[in-house]
Amino acid sequence: MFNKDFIFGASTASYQIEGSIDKDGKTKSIWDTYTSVKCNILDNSDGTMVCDSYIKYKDDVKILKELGVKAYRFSIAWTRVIDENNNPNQLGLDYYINLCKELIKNDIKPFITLYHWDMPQWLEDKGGFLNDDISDYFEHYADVVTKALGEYATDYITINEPQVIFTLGHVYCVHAPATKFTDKEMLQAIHNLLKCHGKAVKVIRKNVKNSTVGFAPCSRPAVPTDKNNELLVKKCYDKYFECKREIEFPNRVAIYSDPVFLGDYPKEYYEEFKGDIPNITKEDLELISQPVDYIYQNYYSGNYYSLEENNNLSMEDFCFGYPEGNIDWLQVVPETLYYGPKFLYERYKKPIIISENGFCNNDVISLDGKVHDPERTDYIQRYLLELERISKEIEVKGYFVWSLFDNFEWNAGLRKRFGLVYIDYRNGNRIKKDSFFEYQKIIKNGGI
Ligand code: PNW
Repeated sequence: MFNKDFIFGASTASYQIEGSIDKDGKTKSIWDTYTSVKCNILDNSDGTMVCDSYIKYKDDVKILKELGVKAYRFSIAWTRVIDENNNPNQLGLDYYINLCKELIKNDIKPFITLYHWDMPQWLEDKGGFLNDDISDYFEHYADVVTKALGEYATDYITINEPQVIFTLGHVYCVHAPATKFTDKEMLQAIHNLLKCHGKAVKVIRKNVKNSTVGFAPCSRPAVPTDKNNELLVKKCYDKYFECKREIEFPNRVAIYSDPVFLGDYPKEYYEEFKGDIPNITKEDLELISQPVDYIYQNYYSGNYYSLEENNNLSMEDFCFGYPEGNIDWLQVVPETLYYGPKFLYERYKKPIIISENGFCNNDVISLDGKVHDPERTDYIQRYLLELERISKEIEVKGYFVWSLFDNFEWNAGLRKRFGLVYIDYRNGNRIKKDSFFEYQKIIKNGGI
Protein backbone atom coordinates (compact mmCIF):
# COMPACT_ATOMS: atom_id res chain seq x y z
CA MET A 1 0.00 0.00 0.00
CA PHE A 2 1.05 3.57 -0.59
CA ASN A 3 0.41 6.20 2.03
CA LYS A 4 -2.94 7.88 1.73
CA ASP A 5 -1.91 11.15 0.09
CA PHE A 6 -0.15 9.26 -2.72
CA ILE A 7 -1.21 10.71 -6.08
CA PHE A 8 -2.56 8.24 -8.62
CA GLY A 9 -2.87 9.86 -12.02
CA ALA A 10 -3.03 9.43 -15.76
CA SER A 11 -1.04 11.16 -18.45
CA THR A 12 -1.48 12.39 -22.05
CA ALA A 13 0.01 14.99 -24.40
CA SER A 14 -1.55 17.61 -26.66
CA TYR A 15 -0.61 16.50 -30.16
CA GLN A 16 -1.22 12.87 -29.29
CA ILE A 17 -4.88 13.31 -28.28
CA GLU A 18 -6.42 16.67 -29.19
CA GLY A 19 -7.11 16.61 -32.91
CA SER A 20 -8.60 19.88 -34.27
CA ILE A 21 -5.18 20.82 -35.57
CA ASP A 22 -6.26 24.04 -37.25
CA LYS A 23 -9.16 25.22 -35.07
CA ASP A 24 -9.43 28.55 -33.25
CA GLY A 25 -6.23 30.03 -34.58
CA LYS A 26 -3.88 27.16 -33.85
CA THR A 27 -0.72 27.47 -35.94
CA LYS A 28 1.30 24.57 -37.35
CA SER A 29 3.71 22.69 -35.13
CA ILE A 30 6.72 20.68 -36.29
CA TRP A 31 4.55 17.57 -35.92
CA ASP A 32 1.94 18.94 -38.33
CA THR A 33 4.75 19.45 -40.80
CA TYR A 34 6.44 16.13 -40.14
CA THR A 35 3.27 14.03 -40.42
CA SER A 36 2.37 15.66 -43.73
CA VAL A 37 5.35 13.97 -45.41
CA LYS A 38 4.41 10.53 -46.70
CA CYS A 39 6.23 7.61 -45.04
CA ASN A 40 7.47 9.56 -42.03
CA ILE A 41 4.80 7.81 -39.94
CA LEU A 42 4.52 4.03 -39.94
CA ASP A 43 0.85 3.98 -40.96
CA ASN A 44 0.76 7.47 -42.51
CA SER A 45 -1.58 8.62 -39.76
CA ASP A 46 -1.44 12.06 -38.12
CA GLY A 47 -2.98 14.15 -35.36
CA THR A 48 -5.97 15.46 -37.31
CA MET A 49 -8.55 13.54 -35.28
CA VAL A 50 -6.93 11.10 -32.84
CA CYS A 51 -8.97 11.11 -29.60
CA ASP A 52 -10.78 14.32 -30.52
CA SER A 53 -10.07 15.64 -27.04
CA TYR A 54 -10.24 19.28 -28.15
CA ILE A 55 -13.95 18.70 -28.64
CA LYS A 56 -14.63 15.88 -26.18
CA TYR A 57 -12.73 17.19 -23.16
CA LYS A 58 -15.77 17.00 -20.91
CA ASP A 59 -16.12 13.36 -21.79
CA ASP A 60 -12.39 12.90 -21.04
CA VAL A 61 -12.90 14.30 -17.55
CA LYS A 62 -15.89 12.02 -16.99
CA ILE A 63 -13.70 9.04 -17.83
CA LEU A 64 -10.96 10.27 -15.49
CA LYS A 65 -13.54 10.67 -12.75
CA GLU A 66 -14.78 7.14 -13.22
CA LEU A 67 -11.20 5.89 -13.17
CA GLY A 68 -10.80 7.57 -9.79
CA VAL A 69 -7.52 9.41 -10.38
CA LYS A 70 -6.62 12.40 -8.23
CA ALA A 71 -4.56 14.03 -10.94
CA TYR A 72 -4.39 14.39 -14.72
CA ARG A 73 -1.18 15.25 -16.50
CA PHE A 74 -1.71 16.82 -19.91
CA SER A 75 0.31 19.17 -22.06
CA ILE A 76 -0.40 22.53 -23.61
CA ALA A 77 0.04 23.06 -27.32
CA TRP A 78 2.27 26.13 -27.64
CA THR A 79 0.73 26.56 -31.12
CA ARG A 80 -2.76 27.02 -29.68
CA VAL A 81 -1.94 29.69 -27.16
CA ILE A 82 0.67 31.82 -28.96
CA ASP A 83 0.25 33.10 -32.51
CA GLU A 84 2.88 33.64 -35.19
CA ASN A 85 3.52 37.19 -33.99
CA ASN A 86 4.28 35.78 -30.56
CA ASN A 87 1.05 37.17 -29.13
CA PRO A 88 -1.39 35.27 -26.89
CA ASN A 89 -4.34 33.55 -28.55
CA GLN A 90 -7.26 33.75 -26.15
CA LEU A 91 -9.34 31.10 -27.96
CA GLY A 92 -6.59 28.55 -27.45
CA LEU A 93 -6.12 29.55 -23.82
CA ASP A 94 -9.86 29.20 -23.24
CA TYR A 95 -9.69 25.53 -24.15
CA TYR A 96 -7.17 24.85 -21.38
CA ILE A 97 -8.99 27.09 -18.92
CA ASN A 98 -12.20 25.14 -19.56
CA LEU A 99 -10.39 21.85 -19.22
CA CYS A 100 -8.89 22.92 -15.89
CA LYS A 101 -12.24 24.14 -14.61
CA GLU A 102 -13.87 20.86 -15.55
CA LEU A 103 -11.10 18.91 -13.79
CA ILE A 104 -11.34 20.98 -10.63
CA LYS A 105 -15.11 20.62 -10.56
CA ASN A 106 -14.48 16.88 -10.43
CA ASP A 107 -11.73 17.03 -7.80
CA ILE A 108 -8.97 16.18 -10.22
CA LYS A 109 -5.74 18.16 -10.02
CA PRO A 110 -4.29 19.41 -13.30
CA PHE A 111 -0.58 18.70 -13.80
CA ILE A 112 0.50 20.76 -16.77
CA THR A 113 3.38 19.97 -19.10
CA LEU A 114 4.45 23.07 -21.00
CA TYR A 115 6.46 21.37 -23.71
CA HIS A 116 5.66 17.90 -24.97
CA TRP A 117 7.47 18.17 -28.31
CA ASP A 118 5.12 20.28 -30.47
CA MET A 119 7.37 23.25 -31.25
CA PRO A 120 5.64 25.96 -33.32
CA GLN A 121 6.84 25.61 -36.91
CA TRP A 122 7.47 29.36 -37.19
CA LEU A 123 9.90 29.07 -34.27
CA GLU A 124 11.57 26.01 -35.72
CA ASP A 125 12.07 28.08 -38.86
CA LYS A 126 14.04 30.49 -36.69
CA GLY A 127 16.28 27.67 -35.51
CA GLY A 128 14.22 26.03 -32.74
CA PHE A 129 16.40 25.00 -29.82
CA LEU A 130 19.47 26.35 -31.62
CA ASN A 131 18.04 29.87 -31.68
CA ASP A 132 19.97 32.04 -29.18
CA ASP A 133 16.68 33.55 -27.99
CA ILE A 134 14.68 30.34 -27.64
CA SER A 135 14.64 30.60 -23.85
CA ASP A 136 13.11 34.09 -24.11
CA TYR A 137 10.38 32.75 -26.37
CA PHE A 138 9.81 29.92 -23.92
CA GLU A 139 9.73 32.30 -20.98
CA HIS A 140 7.10 34.39 -22.73
CA TYR A 141 5.04 31.28 -23.51
CA ALA A 142 5.27 30.13 -19.87
CA ASP A 143 4.27 33.61 -18.76
CA VAL A 144 1.16 33.63 -20.95
CA VAL A 145 0.13 30.14 -19.82
CA THR A 146 0.61 30.71 -16.12
CA LYS A 147 -1.09 34.10 -16.15
CA ALA A 148 -4.12 32.45 -17.73
CA LEU A 149 -4.08 29.19 -15.76
CA GLY A 150 -2.34 30.12 -12.52
CA GLU A 151 -5.52 30.32 -10.51
CA TYR A 152 -6.61 26.84 -11.66
CA ALA A 153 -3.40 24.87 -11.83
CA THR A 154 -0.48 24.91 -9.42
CA ASP A 155 1.61 21.98 -10.68
CA TYR A 156 3.87 22.39 -13.70
CA ILE A 157 6.32 20.28 -15.65
CA THR A 158 8.43 22.44 -17.91
CA ILE A 159 9.68 19.98 -20.53
CA ASN A 160 9.00 16.35 -21.36
CA GLU A 161 11.85 13.97 -22.20
CA PRO A 162 14.58 16.23 -23.56
CA GLN A 163 16.57 13.12 -24.52
CA VAL A 164 13.88 12.01 -26.94
CA ILE A 165 13.56 15.50 -28.41
CA PHE A 166 17.20 15.57 -29.37
CA THR A 167 18.09 11.95 -30.00
CA LEU A 168 15.07 11.04 -32.09
CA GLY A 169 14.54 14.52 -33.55
CA HIS A 170 18.17 15.42 -34.27
CA VAL A 171 20.40 12.33 -34.25
CA TYR A 172 18.37 9.46 -35.68
CA CYS A 173 15.98 11.92 -37.31
CA VAL A 174 12.90 9.74 -36.91
CA HIS A 175 10.91 12.39 -35.03
CA ALA A 176 10.08 15.96 -36.01
CA PRO A 177 11.81 18.11 -37.05
CA ALA A 178 14.32 15.49 -38.27
CA THR A 179 17.28 17.79 -38.77
CA LYS A 180 20.71 16.42 -37.97
CA PHE A 181 22.81 18.04 -35.23
CA THR A 182 26.56 17.83 -34.88
CA ASP A 183 27.77 17.09 -31.35
CA LYS A 184 28.58 20.76 -30.92
CA GLU A 185 25.07 21.80 -31.95
CA MET A 186 23.60 19.13 -29.72
CA LEU A 187 25.37 20.47 -26.65
CA GLN A 188 24.34 24.02 -27.49
CA ALA A 189 20.73 22.90 -27.94
CA ILE A 190 20.79 21.02 -24.62
CA HIS A 191 22.12 24.10 -22.88
CA ASN A 192 19.46 26.29 -24.49
CA LEU A 193 16.75 23.83 -23.49
CA LEU A 194 17.94 23.85 -19.89
CA LYS A 195 17.79 27.65 -19.95
CA CYS A 196 14.20 27.38 -21.21
CA HIS A 197 13.51 25.24 -18.17
CA GLY A 198 15.18 27.70 -15.79
CA LYS A 199 13.37 30.74 -17.13
CA ALA A 200 10.05 28.92 -17.00
CA VAL A 201 10.62 27.95 -13.37
CA LYS A 202 11.18 31.61 -12.52
CA VAL A 203 8.01 32.70 -14.29
CA ILE A 204 5.91 29.95 -12.72
CA ARG A 205 7.10 30.96 -9.25
CA LYS A 206 6.22 34.56 -10.01
CA ASN A 207 2.75 33.95 -11.47
CA VAL A 208 1.44 30.99 -9.50
CA LYS A 209 0.79 30.91 -5.78
CA ASN A 210 1.82 27.65 -4.08
CA SER A 211 3.25 26.31 -7.31
CA THR A 212 5.21 23.12 -7.71
CA VAL A 213 7.64 22.68 -10.59
CA GLY A 214 9.83 20.06 -12.19
CA PHE A 215 10.94 18.68 -15.53
CA ALA A 216 10.36 15.18 -16.80
CA PRO A 217 13.25 13.36 -18.41
CA CYS A 218 12.97 9.70 -19.32
CA SER A 219 15.53 7.10 -18.47
CA ARG A 220 16.32 3.44 -18.47
CA PRO A 221 18.04 2.41 -15.28
CA ALA A 222 20.69 -0.27 -14.99
CA VAL A 223 19.04 -2.90 -12.80
CA PRO A 224 21.14 -5.35 -10.79
CA THR A 225 20.13 -9.01 -11.11
CA ASP A 226 21.35 -9.60 -7.54
CA LYS A 227 20.16 -7.05 -5.03
CA ASN A 228 22.51 -8.35 -2.34
CA ASN A 229 25.65 -7.78 -4.37
CA GLU A 230 26.74 -4.33 -3.22
CA LEU A 231 29.45 -3.96 -5.82
CA LEU A 232 26.96 -4.76 -8.57
CA VAL A 233 24.41 -2.26 -7.22
CA LYS A 234 27.11 0.41 -7.02
CA LYS A 235 28.22 -0.30 -10.58
CA CYS A 236 24.62 -0.07 -11.80
CA TYR A 237 24.34 3.34 -10.14
CA ASP A 238 27.50 4.51 -11.90
CA LYS A 239 26.29 3.12 -15.21
CA TYR A 240 22.99 4.99 -14.89
CA PHE A 241 24.70 8.34 -14.42
CA GLU A 242 27.52 7.74 -16.89
CA CYS A 243 28.29 10.72 -19.12
CA LYS A 244 29.76 9.49 -22.39
CA ARG A 245 29.51 10.64 -25.98
CA GLU A 246 28.20 7.35 -27.27
CA ILE A 247 25.31 7.24 -24.80
CA GLU A 248 22.60 8.89 -26.74
CA PHE A 249 19.38 7.35 -25.81
CA PRO A 250 17.43 7.30 -23.74
CA ASN A 251 19.81 7.77 -20.89
CA ARG A 252 22.05 10.77 -20.64
CA VAL A 253 20.60 11.25 -17.18
CA ALA A 254 23.37 13.28 -15.58
CA ILE A 255 23.89 15.64 -18.49
CA TYR A 256 20.33 16.97 -18.10
CA SER A 257 19.64 16.44 -14.42
CA ASP A 258 22.94 17.39 -12.78
CA PRO A 259 22.69 21.02 -13.96
CA VAL A 260 19.09 21.23 -12.74
CA PHE A 261 19.54 19.57 -9.36
CA LEU A 262 23.25 19.99 -8.61
CA GLY A 263 23.98 23.28 -10.33
CA ASP A 264 26.54 22.09 -12.89
CA TYR A 265 27.18 19.56 -15.63
CA PRO A 266 28.96 16.43 -14.42
CA LYS A 267 32.75 16.57 -14.22
CA GLU A 268 33.08 13.99 -16.99
CA TYR A 269 31.07 16.22 -19.34
CA TYR A 270 33.85 18.76 -19.50
CA GLU A 271 36.37 15.99 -20.32
CA GLU A 272 34.28 13.88 -22.62
CA PHE A 273 32.96 16.69 -24.82
CA LYS A 274 36.05 18.89 -24.88
CA GLY A 275 36.05 21.05 -28.00
CA ASP A 276 32.28 20.91 -28.45
CA ILE A 277 31.16 22.59 -25.25
CA PRO A 278 29.10 25.79 -25.51
CA ASN A 279 29.75 28.94 -23.55
CA ILE A 280 28.40 28.20 -20.05
CA THR A 281 28.27 31.11 -17.63
CA LYS A 282 27.79 31.14 -13.89
CA GLU A 283 24.52 33.02 -14.43
CA ASP A 284 23.31 30.28 -16.79
CA LEU A 285 23.98 27.62 -14.18
CA GLU A 286 22.22 29.62 -11.50
CA LEU A 287 19.24 30.06 -13.76
CA ILE A 288 19.11 26.37 -14.67
CA SER A 289 19.36 25.23 -11.06
CA GLN A 290 16.44 27.28 -9.70
CA PRO A 291 15.04 25.11 -6.91
CA VAL A 292 12.41 22.63 -8.09
CA ASP A 293 10.03 20.54 -6.03
CA TYR A 294 10.09 17.08 -7.52
CA ILE A 295 12.16 14.70 -9.53
CA TYR A 296 9.77 13.71 -12.29
CA GLN A 297 10.78 10.74 -14.38
CA ASN A 298 9.23 8.74 -17.23
CA TYR A 299 10.05 5.05 -16.81
CA TYR A 300 9.09 2.21 -19.07
CA SER A 301 11.98 -0.15 -19.16
CA GLY A 302 15.43 -0.88 -17.83
CA ASN A 303 18.39 -3.16 -18.46
CA TYR A 304 19.40 -6.04 -16.24
CA TYR A 305 23.07 -6.31 -15.39
CA SER A 306 25.22 -8.88 -13.63
CA LEU A 307 28.95 -9.00 -12.89
CA GLU A 308 31.41 -10.95 -14.99
CA GLU A 309 34.32 -12.74 -13.33
CA ASN A 310 36.56 -9.69 -13.76
CA ASN A 311 33.82 -7.61 -12.08
CA ASN A 312 32.83 -5.81 -15.29
CA LEU A 313 29.15 -5.27 -15.90
CA SER A 314 27.48 -7.54 -18.37
CA MET A 315 24.03 -6.86 -19.76
CA GLU A 316 21.59 -9.71 -19.36
CA ASP A 317 19.28 -10.01 -22.27
CA PHE A 318 16.56 -12.10 -20.73
CA CYS A 319 12.96 -11.83 -19.72
CA PHE A 320 11.48 -13.66 -16.76
CA GLY A 321 8.33 -14.86 -18.44
CA TYR A 322 6.87 -11.38 -18.60
CA PRO A 323 4.79 -10.27 -21.56
CA GLU A 324 6.63 -8.51 -24.40
CA GLY A 325 5.66 -4.95 -25.18
CA ASN A 326 4.47 -4.41 -28.73
CA ILE A 327 7.16 -1.79 -29.44
CA ASP A 328 10.83 -2.60 -29.81
CA TRP A 329 12.23 -0.69 -26.82
CA LEU A 330 9.73 -1.83 -24.22
CA GLN A 331 11.21 -4.77 -22.32
CA VAL A 332 9.38 -5.55 -19.10
CA VAL A 333 11.72 -4.86 -16.19
CA PRO A 334 9.55 -4.15 -13.14
CA GLU A 335 12.53 -3.35 -10.87
CA THR A 336 12.93 -0.23 -13.02
CA LEU A 337 10.51 1.35 -10.56
CA TYR A 338 12.63 0.26 -7.62
CA TYR A 339 16.17 1.08 -8.73
CA GLY A 340 15.32 4.09 -10.89
CA PRO A 341 13.77 6.12 -8.05
CA LYS A 342 16.35 4.78 -5.58
CA PHE A 343 19.31 5.95 -7.67
CA LEU A 344 17.73 9.31 -8.52
CA TYR A 345 16.94 9.96 -4.89
CA GLU A 346 20.45 9.04 -3.78
CA ARG A 347 21.91 11.57 -6.17
CA TYR A 348 19.37 14.41 -6.16
CA LYS A 349 17.52 14.02 -2.84
CA LYS A 350 14.06 15.24 -3.81
CA PRO A 351 10.65 13.55 -3.74
CA ILE A 352 9.96 11.43 -6.80
CA ILE A 353 6.94 11.41 -9.09
CA ILE A 354 6.68 8.88 -11.89
CA SER A 355 5.28 11.06 -14.66
CA GLU A 356 4.83 8.21 -17.16
CA ASN A 357 4.77 4.43 -17.03
CA GLY A 358 2.75 2.12 -19.21
CA PHE A 359 2.53 -0.73 -21.65
CA CYS A 360 2.17 -0.99 -25.42
CA ASN A 361 -0.04 -3.84 -26.48
CA ASN A 362 -1.57 -5.17 -29.66
CA ASP A 363 -5.11 -4.62 -28.35
CA VAL A 364 -8.19 -5.86 -30.18
CA ILE A 365 -11.91 -5.50 -29.68
CA SER A 366 -13.15 -8.99 -28.85
CA LEU A 367 -16.40 -10.46 -30.11
CA ASP A 368 -17.93 -9.56 -26.74
CA GLY A 369 -17.25 -5.92 -27.60
CA LYS A 370 -14.64 -5.57 -24.87
CA VAL A 371 -10.88 -5.14 -24.90
CA HIS A 372 -9.06 -7.73 -22.80
CA ASP A 373 -5.50 -6.69 -22.02
CA PRO A 374 -4.19 -8.88 -19.19
CA GLU A 375 -0.60 -8.06 -20.21
CA ARG A 376 -1.11 -4.37 -19.44
CA THR A 377 -2.66 -5.14 -16.07
CA ASP A 378 0.21 -7.50 -15.31
CA TYR A 379 2.72 -4.79 -16.24
CA ILE A 380 1.09 -2.11 -14.10
CA GLN A 381 0.77 -4.40 -11.09
CA ARG A 382 4.36 -5.63 -11.24
CA TYR A 383 5.76 -2.11 -11.68
CA LEU A 384 3.59 -0.65 -8.91
CA LEU A 385 4.68 -3.40 -6.52
CA GLU A 386 8.28 -2.30 -7.01
CA LEU A 387 7.31 1.32 -6.55
CA GLU A 388 5.53 0.44 -3.32
CA ARG A 389 8.68 -1.31 -2.14
CA ILE A 390 10.92 1.72 -2.73
CA SER A 391 8.31 4.09 -1.32
CA LYS A 392 9.02 2.55 2.10
CA GLU A 393 12.60 3.78 1.79
CA ILE A 394 12.36 7.13 0.03
CA GLU A 395 9.74 9.78 -0.64
CA VAL A 396 7.60 8.80 -3.65
CA LYS A 397 4.72 11.20 -4.22
CA GLY A 398 2.85 9.91 -7.20
CA TYR A 399 2.43 7.79 -10.30
CA PHE A 400 0.94 8.72 -13.67
CA VAL A 401 0.05 5.91 -16.00
CA TRP A 402 0.79 6.40 -19.69
CA SER A 403 -1.75 6.73 -21.05
CA LEU A 404 -5.39 7.47 -20.45
CA PHE A 405 -6.15 6.83 -24.12
CA ASP A 406 -4.69 5.05 -27.06
CA ASN A 407 -3.24 7.91 -29.04
CA PHE A 408 -0.86 9.08 -31.74
CA GLU A 409 2.36 7.25 -30.89
CA TRP A 410 4.63 9.62 -32.84
CA ASN A 411 6.46 7.93 -35.72
CA ALA A 412 4.70 4.65 -34.90
CA GLY A 413 1.34 6.28 -35.62
CA LEU A 414 -1.95 4.88 -34.38
CA ARG A 415 -0.90 1.25 -34.46
CA LYS A 416 0.86 1.26 -31.12
CA ARG A 417 -1.64 1.37 -28.28
CA PHE A 418 -0.75 2.48 -24.74
CA GLY A 419 -4.19 3.42 -23.41
CA LEU A 420 -6.36 2.25 -20.55
CA VAL A 421 -9.13 3.29 -22.91
CA TYR A 422 -9.26 1.90 -26.44
CA ILE A 423 -9.97 4.35 -29.21
CA ASP A 424 -11.80 2.97 -32.21
CA TYR A 425 -10.41 5.34 -34.83
CA ARG A 426 -13.13 4.39 -37.33
CA ASN A 427 -15.89 6.03 -35.31
CA GLY A 428 -14.25 7.71 -32.33
CA ASN A 429 -15.74 5.23 -29.85
CA ARG A 430 -13.96 4.94 -26.54
CA ILE A 431 -13.92 1.50 -24.95
CA LYS A 432 -12.59 1.03 -21.43
CA LYS A 433 -10.16 -1.86 -21.48
CA ASP A 434 -9.96 -4.44 -18.67
CA SER A 435 -6.83 -2.66 -17.40
CA PHE A 436 -8.94 0.48 -16.86
CA PHE A 437 -11.01 -1.37 -14.28
CA GLU A 438 -7.94 -3.00 -12.74
CA TYR A 439 -6.22 0.37 -12.30
CA GLN A 440 -9.47 1.69 -10.86
CA LYS A 441 -9.32 -1.10 -8.24
CA ILE A 442 -5.69 -0.36 -7.44
CA ILE A 443 -6.55 3.29 -6.85
CA LYS A 444 -9.51 2.37 -4.68
CA ASN A 445 -7.34 0.04 -2.59
CA GLY A 446 -4.47 2.53 -2.37
CA GLY A 447 -2.02 0.09 -3.93
CA ILE A 448 -1.56 -3.49 -5.01
C1 PNW B 1 7.37 8.72 -24.12
N1 PNW B 1 12.39 4.71 -24.93
O1 PNW B 1 8.31 8.50 -25.14
C2 PNW B 1 6.63 10.01 -24.44
O2 PNW B 1 6.71 10.96 -23.41
C3 PNW B 1 5.21 9.82 -24.85
O3 PNW B 1 4.76 10.93 -25.59
C4 PNW B 1 5.08 8.52 -25.60
O4 PNW B 1 3.83 8.35 -26.22
C5 PNW B 1 5.36 7.42 -24.61
O5 PNW B 1 6.60 7.60 -23.96
C6 PNW B 1 5.33 6.03 -25.21
O6 PNW B 1 6.33 5.91 -26.18
C7 PNW B 1 9.30 7.53 -25.04
O7 PNW B 1 12.92 4.35 -26.00
C8 PNW B 1 9.85 7.08 -26.20
O8 PNW B 1 12.78 4.20 -23.84
C9 PNW B 1 10.87 6.16 -26.18
C10 PNW B 1 11.36 5.66 -24.95
C11 PNW B 1 10.80 6.10 -23.77
C12 PNW B 1 9.76 7.04 -23.82
